[in-house]
Amino acid sequence: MTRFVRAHTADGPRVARLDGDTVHVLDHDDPLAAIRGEGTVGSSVPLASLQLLPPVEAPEIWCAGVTYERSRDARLEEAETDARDVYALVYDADRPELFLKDAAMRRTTGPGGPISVRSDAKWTVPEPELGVVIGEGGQPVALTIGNDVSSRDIEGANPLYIPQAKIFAGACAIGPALYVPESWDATYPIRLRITAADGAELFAGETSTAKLKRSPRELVSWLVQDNPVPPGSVLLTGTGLVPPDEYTLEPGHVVEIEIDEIGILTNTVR
Ligand code: DO4
Ligand code: MG
Repeated sequence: MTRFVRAHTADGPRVARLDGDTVHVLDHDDPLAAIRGEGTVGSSVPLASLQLLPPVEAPEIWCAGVTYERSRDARLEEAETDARDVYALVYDADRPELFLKDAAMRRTTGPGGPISVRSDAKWTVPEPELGVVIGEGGQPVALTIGNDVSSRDIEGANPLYIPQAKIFAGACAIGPALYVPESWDATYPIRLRITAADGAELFAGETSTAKLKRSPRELVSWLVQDNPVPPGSVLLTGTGLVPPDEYTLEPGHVVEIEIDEIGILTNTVR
């Protein structure tokens, strides 16, 4: 199993190959080069001794939406306008919903970093999603975990407000690792756990990427069609887990998203 993380070191940020609880720190900070097998190991240290960074400084982060039945149903429930049909239509259409979530990591944090809620939103949720890292030539090269933090009341008020529901400071997290899959047809369980500042469990759920309506590779091919997505960008493939309607993210809540092959992405609402 080939997995890479990025971490602070005395020489600056470095890519490191994960090997159980040990990491082999490479002599560069280029995750795409590491995936191609480039670089030599400078040192090997315990994973726990490192402060992890986002696994890639993604020039762009894109999201697919309404790719699971559960997401389609949640959008239909939250929609307050007659435009609710757009969600059912896009779930069944050939062309997927794709939107830009971030550029230059301005709104995105890594493992252990803070996520946020908008000050004008009343109902905000984490969206645990499988992320695909895009390499040269628009090809998928690795997987990661993403959190597409979203304001459901703003999204539900009008689909034209989706950019505001989705794009704000602290609205995204990626990490903890990049996983290079042996087969792009493999599917993965995704677990979400939310706890309060005192450790009390507020929500726990599980889904599987087997329930994705479109494969990650199909979503990437739609994204890069006539669109010069820079290498190192990430596409989040949509959420299949939605907390109950009474739940909203609040400062102090801790969000853990787990995919066995990749690790656990943990972030706290600031
Ligand atoms: O249509 C709204 C976006 C839905 C979304 O982000 C998701 O399904 O993950
Ligand atoms: Mg989403």
